Amino acid sequence: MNQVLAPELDFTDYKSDVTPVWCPGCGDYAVLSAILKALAALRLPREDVALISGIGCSSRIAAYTSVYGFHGIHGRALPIAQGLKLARPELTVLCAGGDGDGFSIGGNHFLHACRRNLDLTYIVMDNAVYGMTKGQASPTSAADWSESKLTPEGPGVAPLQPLDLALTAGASHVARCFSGKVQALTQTIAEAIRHPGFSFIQVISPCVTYRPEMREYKTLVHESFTEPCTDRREARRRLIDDDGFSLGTLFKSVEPSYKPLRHEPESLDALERQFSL
Ligand SMILES: Cc1ncc(C[n+]2csc(CCOP(=O)(O)OP(=O)(O)O)c2C)c(N)n1
Ligand code: SF4
Repeated sequence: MNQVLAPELDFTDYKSDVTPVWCPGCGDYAVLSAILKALAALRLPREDVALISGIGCSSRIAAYTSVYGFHGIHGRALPIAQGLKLARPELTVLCAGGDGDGFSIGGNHFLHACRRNLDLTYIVMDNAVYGMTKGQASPTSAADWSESKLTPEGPGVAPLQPLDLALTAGASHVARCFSGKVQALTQTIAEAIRHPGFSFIQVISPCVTYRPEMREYKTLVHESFTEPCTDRREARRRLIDDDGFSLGTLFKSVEPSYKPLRHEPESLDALERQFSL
């Protein structure tokens, strides 16, 4: 995280003048609000922060903040965010998007971003559906979720477990939050930004249009990960009893990050010579 403090700003100063086009009641509004509040609480200068996203309703979030942003390509937010962090390590880099963007088309990148453990914060607004393309099943939809016309009998395969994947692949800060609990979400995002490594936050964020039953999730979530584990195997053991609604920071540990070898070529000629056959 950048160490320079901005003059005190209100969280609304981190908001852009673009009006969100999300459906009324979409959980992503609360996630946006939590990100803005976390940036203000940490007093991060806006010019030192970048928010990278992919494609999807949730990925629109980059346009709604006044920090630097990149509304990228479906499933490729993490490669862009990692490239930026490697090129400009002094920046605070956040990455955000949906479960389709992050675990389906972008699933491969998610695993390898966890392995590299670069100092990034990755926020996935998980609504267990492809909202933008009108309600298809996503990798986190239940096997028997049968509301999509494309999968009238349900996707028929067990959903991915994002926390388990992140832990196994090497993320060094792993948490789950609910969009309906903005204060806890704000605090978790701020902690994730402060954490020196790859932080993954799965945010259960209801899609009220294609998954109206998610409105009731507020009665199902429960604070269970009250103290983060610092032992990866112990954290995985805690997931055995997870019903998918346990909230809190599951795992946190300071671990080495990938460091690319930097050797600057002396000249363009020298660079060309390296590739000549
Ligand atoms: C390469 C590519 N494939 C497919 C699409 C179509 N597409 C746009 S958004 C999306 C899924 C969005 O779902 P998710 O990431 O879960 O975000 P949500 O809209 O639910 O927030 C898909 C398949 C695309 N834009 N680009
Ligand atoms: S379709 Fe769903 S995810 Fe997209 S804006 Fe509407 S409620 Fe949110």
